[in-house]
Amino acid sequence: SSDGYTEIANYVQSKNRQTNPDLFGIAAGKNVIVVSMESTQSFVINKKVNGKEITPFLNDFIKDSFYFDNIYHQTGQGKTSDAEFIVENSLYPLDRGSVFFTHYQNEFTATPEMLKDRGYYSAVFHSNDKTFWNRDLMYPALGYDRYFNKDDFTRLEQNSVGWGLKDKEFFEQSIQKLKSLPQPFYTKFITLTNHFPFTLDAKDRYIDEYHSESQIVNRYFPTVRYTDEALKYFVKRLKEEGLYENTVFVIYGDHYGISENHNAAMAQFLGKAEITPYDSMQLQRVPFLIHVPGQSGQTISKIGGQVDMKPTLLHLLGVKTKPYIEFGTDLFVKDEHPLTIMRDGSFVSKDYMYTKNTCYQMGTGQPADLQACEPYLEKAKLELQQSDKLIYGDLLRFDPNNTHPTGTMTTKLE
Ligand code: GP9
Ligand code: MN
Repeated sequence: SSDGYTEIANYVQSKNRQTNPDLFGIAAGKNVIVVSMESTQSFVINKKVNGKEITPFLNDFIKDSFYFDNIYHQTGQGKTSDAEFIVENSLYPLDRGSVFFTHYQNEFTATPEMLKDRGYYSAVFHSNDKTFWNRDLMYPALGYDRYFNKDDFTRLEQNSVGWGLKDKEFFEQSIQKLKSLPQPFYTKFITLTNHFPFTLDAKDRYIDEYHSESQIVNRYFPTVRYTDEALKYFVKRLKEEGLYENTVFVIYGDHYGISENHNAAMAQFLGKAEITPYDSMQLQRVPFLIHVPGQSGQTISKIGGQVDMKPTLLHLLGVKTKPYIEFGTDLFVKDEHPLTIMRDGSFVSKDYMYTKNTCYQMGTGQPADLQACEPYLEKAKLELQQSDKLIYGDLLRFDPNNTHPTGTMTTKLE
């Protein structure tokens, strides 16, 4: 009911929903390119394997960007689709299934829809089947105008791997389509090459495989390195096409690529005796960066999650998100009590981390008295409950800011 909506609206309004006045609107009216980096975790950033950088391009690009080095993915079973859902709605995914499948008929006030009201055209680029993760049905609900999918790309055996085009080929084929869009645009590119089981042709390997007992971990590094190279190429092409200087670039890792089944190999790579649950949680961090042309770089180490990406980006674009329902907060605003909650109820705060029924001291990783985590535990539970209620009850139907109800939108993508 609308009472349910009001309860949640009051709940989110009780958070620190400020903006940073020095940065608000610095990128207003600019094009936006969001890149979802498949299975990319933060531990590869500024690290070497066999003496070579794993992400030379990103390591450079970061210096020139707002780089957030303490951001956790918050995805569940919906994997890439959960990441998309969190990033563009600032809501949590569900504890089972993918919202893209279970609630595509809901009302949302997602980023593309909000930007539509500010004159933006929006499009997604991804070279897999359009029905994968139910994207062809979910994207209109998020307000997207166009979905360039498998049918729009030329896929040949030699330019593809796994479920789609190799990332470099994907970016190359996307350039002309991107150029044809009305501006300003908000676009999302979903990479694919760095997908489990990390298969790659020998000629696409810029670094050698790692040596450990896990073939998965060994192969992960060359595929991450390949996507890094593809990104470098994309940026170069955007510069050549005159699209770079007026475009905000956002890059985020969607979820983990290396599961806990590979802890021994990961311990070897990280030079640790073992991977504790505390370490595992820290490995759930994913890269997040925002490049704004003309702005100098800065690394921000505030603890956060994918729910925080939407308000952070929209504030740079000069869009106040305060009247909207969102569970995240702007990462440029200092928060006295940061609390980042994972879909399974684990959480990270400034002083404590909670996972697998154990409370840990942040920093040392030493187990702490469960009581120390208790107050946060309650908060984490409430937060997930509120987000779930909103989705199960389709409560954004009652949001006065919902200017493009799904029923009145073009239900078919262009
Ligand atoms: C599928 C791609 C990967 O189109 O986005 O999905 P994942 O398996 O990572 O959820
Ligand atoms: Mn993925």
